[in-house]
Amino acid sequence: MKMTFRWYGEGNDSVSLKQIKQIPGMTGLMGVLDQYAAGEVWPVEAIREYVDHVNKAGLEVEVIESVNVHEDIKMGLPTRDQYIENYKQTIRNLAECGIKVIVYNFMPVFDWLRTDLARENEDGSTALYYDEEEIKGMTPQDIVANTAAKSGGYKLPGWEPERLAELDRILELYKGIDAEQLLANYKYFLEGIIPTCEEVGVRMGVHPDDPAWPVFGIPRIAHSVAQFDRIVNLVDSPANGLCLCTGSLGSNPENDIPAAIRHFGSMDRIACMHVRNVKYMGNRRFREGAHLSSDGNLDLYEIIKAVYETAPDVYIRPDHGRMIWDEQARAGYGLYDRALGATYINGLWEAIAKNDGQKNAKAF
Ligand SMILES: [Mn+2]
Repeated sequence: MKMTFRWYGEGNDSVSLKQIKQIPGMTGLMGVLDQYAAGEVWPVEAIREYVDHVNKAGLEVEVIESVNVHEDIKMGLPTRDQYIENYKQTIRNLAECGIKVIVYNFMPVFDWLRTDLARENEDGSTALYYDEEEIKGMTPQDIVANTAAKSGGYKLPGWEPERLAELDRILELYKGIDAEQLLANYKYFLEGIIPTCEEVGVRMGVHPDDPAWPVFGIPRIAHSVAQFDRIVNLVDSPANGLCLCTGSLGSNPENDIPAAIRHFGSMDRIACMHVRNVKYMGNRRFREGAHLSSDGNLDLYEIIKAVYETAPDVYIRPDHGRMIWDEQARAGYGLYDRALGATYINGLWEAIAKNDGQKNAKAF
């Protein structure tokens, strides 16, 4: 396991590299360059500058998140070929700068969805929150406006303005696309990029749909073990892997997360992991919790044990935390609760490794 931290770059994040470096056991970042729109080539010079800057702070960058897939690829439009070529060039450029894993998703239109970014918990902390009942009274346009209004001025990943500017047109186009067609378009994309990944030694990690079910009647194809089985078989290569996000996949209580880790871990298809807890509050209603197992419905001990046993070399990061101790930060991405999460995960790992005679502890 390599413990990492998501960071949005200088001027885009309330957390500094120095603070991240001071979290015990932290080896590096899951990095972000969010100035490029989906479909653009990320220039090698800009990636190099970013990686050098992070390295100077004593941290690695071997994982990059959110190399967004252009909607035309997801919709299977004729323009997709150029966007796939651009994506391949971005993969090559990232590999040239030492990137080993790229996290992305294949969710149409919307990335993650919440109805509240700062729902107050009993202890006065706040966390991201979702209630399907609230969604029912909203249009997609409402949810975009609602999320933007509550972002605290931060640009939120998945809610990039250029991605949402054409919302009406794109929603209309998706009316003719069902889950099977979306999966066929996905296969076309993977067949285009995976040979490049194999050539340059990069693994793709697809992030699960968040929440783990379809929304607004738009098809979604990545929110269960059965669906991920289909995805990893679209192109049978270790480069076609998963970013197994426990909180996203775990938003549906029917998904057994430790079992999913064991399943895909033993197939060597987990490229990296996001780890957080969720607390179920009713049907399709949940809040995000502290990482501690007892603060939610996911068993973090079983999750880390499954990682230890089947994917011990995986890159991992604490995912969204609560906002605690009056911190002001991007929703879900404060320093304090994620640092507590990293420390807790490291503690679980140490206990599991020592109890096992430290057979897999070298990865730690
Ligand atoms: Mn995640």
